[in-house]
Amino acid sequence: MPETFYVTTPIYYVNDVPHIGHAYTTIAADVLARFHRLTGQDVFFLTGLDEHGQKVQQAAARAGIDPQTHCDRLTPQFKNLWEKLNISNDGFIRTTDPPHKSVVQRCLQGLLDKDLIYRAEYTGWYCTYDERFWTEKDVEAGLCPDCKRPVEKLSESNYFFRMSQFQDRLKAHIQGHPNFIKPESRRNEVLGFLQKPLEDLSISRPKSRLSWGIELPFDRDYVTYVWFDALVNYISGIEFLPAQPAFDRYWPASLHLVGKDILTTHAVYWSTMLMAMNLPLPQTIFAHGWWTVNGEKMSKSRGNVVDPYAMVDKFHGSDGFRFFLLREVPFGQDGDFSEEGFVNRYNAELANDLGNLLNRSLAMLERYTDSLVPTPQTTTDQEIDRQLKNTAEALPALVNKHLTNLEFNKALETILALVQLSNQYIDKTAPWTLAKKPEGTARLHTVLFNMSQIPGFLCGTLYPFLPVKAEEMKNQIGLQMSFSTFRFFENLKWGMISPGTQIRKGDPLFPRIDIKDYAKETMDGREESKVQLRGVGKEVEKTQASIPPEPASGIISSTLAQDSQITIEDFQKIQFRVGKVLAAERVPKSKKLLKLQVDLGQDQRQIVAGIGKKFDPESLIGQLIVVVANLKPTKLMGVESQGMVLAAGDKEVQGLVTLSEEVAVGEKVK
Ligand code: ME8
Repeated sequence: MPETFYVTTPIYYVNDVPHIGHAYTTIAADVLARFHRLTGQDVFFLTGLDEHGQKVQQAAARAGIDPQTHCDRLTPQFKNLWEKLNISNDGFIRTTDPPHKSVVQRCLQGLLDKDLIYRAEYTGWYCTYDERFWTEKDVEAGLCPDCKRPVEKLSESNYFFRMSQFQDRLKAHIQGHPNFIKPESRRNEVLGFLQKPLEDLSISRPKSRLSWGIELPFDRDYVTYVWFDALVNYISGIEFLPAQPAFDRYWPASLHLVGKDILTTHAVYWSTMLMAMNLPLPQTIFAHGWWTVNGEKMSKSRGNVVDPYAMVDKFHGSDGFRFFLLREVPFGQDGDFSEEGFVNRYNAELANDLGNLLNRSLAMLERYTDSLVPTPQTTTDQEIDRQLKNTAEALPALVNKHLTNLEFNKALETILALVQLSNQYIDKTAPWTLAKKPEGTARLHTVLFNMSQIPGFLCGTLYPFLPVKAEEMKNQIGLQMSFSTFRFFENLKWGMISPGTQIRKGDPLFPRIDIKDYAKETMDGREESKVQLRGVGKEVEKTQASIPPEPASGIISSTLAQDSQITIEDFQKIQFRVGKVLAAERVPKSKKLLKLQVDLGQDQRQIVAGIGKKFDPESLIGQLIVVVANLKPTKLMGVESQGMVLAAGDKEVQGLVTLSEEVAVGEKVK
């Protein structure tokens, strides 16, 4: 029986459409799944959706539909994206799948029967708005630490899992299994967390407060806490999604891939749940880092959420995007995404180095040997030949080592090092010179044969990362095989492209992205507001932007007027200050206007802003914004407004001007 490899991603909340962060984890899991299949392992790759709980219930309420309809509507957004990104998951779980619900209820009943779940009264500070409890130390001046609204003392009866009983066992497990939590720094973080006494975990929510969840099998007035429900997907998914129940075949999981945001729930909640159920723990939980965008936290209100669909459409398919995400940042560390960074790396490494190598290798085979791989006299005449052969032959083991350690960027670096060496090989052996004289033919054939081996190694090792381009590469070099039966160690051999193989040079695999076209497209197209927004601070200083009076909307458009220049003195009359939104609500009977309470340091202002079509008031609370502080107060729909909020967009608001750093409220902006 082949060894098994069971890899999972988090199941994503269906409260919104998928973005680059979701794509990142899923692509990483896909690369591993594809790689392990190549090595002949029996792989199960599970991803899916977390459909219960407050976030989803609220999103459905905002959309004005029931939660199940909301989930059904959003699910294709994820499924289609995974298809578009060539994700080869074996299972797709939704926590509203009835068999999953049964497994969750079975787990709960089992724990209750063992007296590992009990009912108790809990008293704490409750924030009605956020629908959550806070402890004494969280609450300052009677306000919710999150939304700053007043909290109230509330007593609630709930069911608790005796998580505290497993603290010592969990600590010992982590200490005894160095690969259990990775990277090392995250492992230390969890051990640090376990220094404090572990509390029991509330695993229920009264239906009176939250109804969207799996009913407790032993109390119909409660639903299951969303995390208890969600974590169980890792075992329910292998019970009911494969053709036959495959729990024994795949459990314990080889790898749970998660973002660093949800490490504690996995390392602590899930591990103790498994211990309580007498099940073995997964071999590894790996917490990767966080993507920001152009140096900023990604958020809907900032308008900087990277849409993976758009990336694929804009930049020649999914492979470039898959490559970039895993090449740019060591897995485990945080990274910053920018389209400029993407274009630069794509052009340098894929279009130039790799694309050119393939292109010129195939062009020379076409020209000098009629598109047939020639028969070499010897393949390692010279030191330079031996170096190329040795480097290529060493590649599979190195890629295996790096991917086993989840060092995607190092695996790609090693592959790209072979690309560079091959380009140098061509430059130094100069086949075009050899082709000019008859006595050069023998050497030419050796050189061309050696060159033709490289695309074989490249497509075999790149396939997990670039499944589409690897397939094209394979076809162009004439390699007769299917990646479904190709074996990484057995088939990646020098000589795998044998003499006489017919090559079929096709279109360039990685067309260059012309930076000029790209910049033009960006400025002309829908990206316009983002680009302006990014540069807004600089532009204001540099070009002395005019500020068209728009008191009716209460916002300032970022459009820079061409014809109405002002002097620096004019500009200095305007006081821009950093403000923090303390509260926000809609102005009655207006779709557009929001009434904001803004903290400006020395004073608090009420500002009416025409941003209500773009933003829900709740999403603005706590945001740092830029305000024109010395604008004469005015009334908008009868509500006093004492300033203006800077936002981008002309007729429609596209995004708010925010700050990339935590800056003190009241700070001047100039
Ligand atoms: O937490 N950078 O779902 P979720 C990198 N349903 N990765 C990111 C990211 C970013 N900026 N943003 C999101 C949940 N991710 C729960 C999980 S599992 C039993 C339940 C990725 O939709 C990353 O993998 O909030 C992160 O852990 C996950 O999306 C959170 O997705």
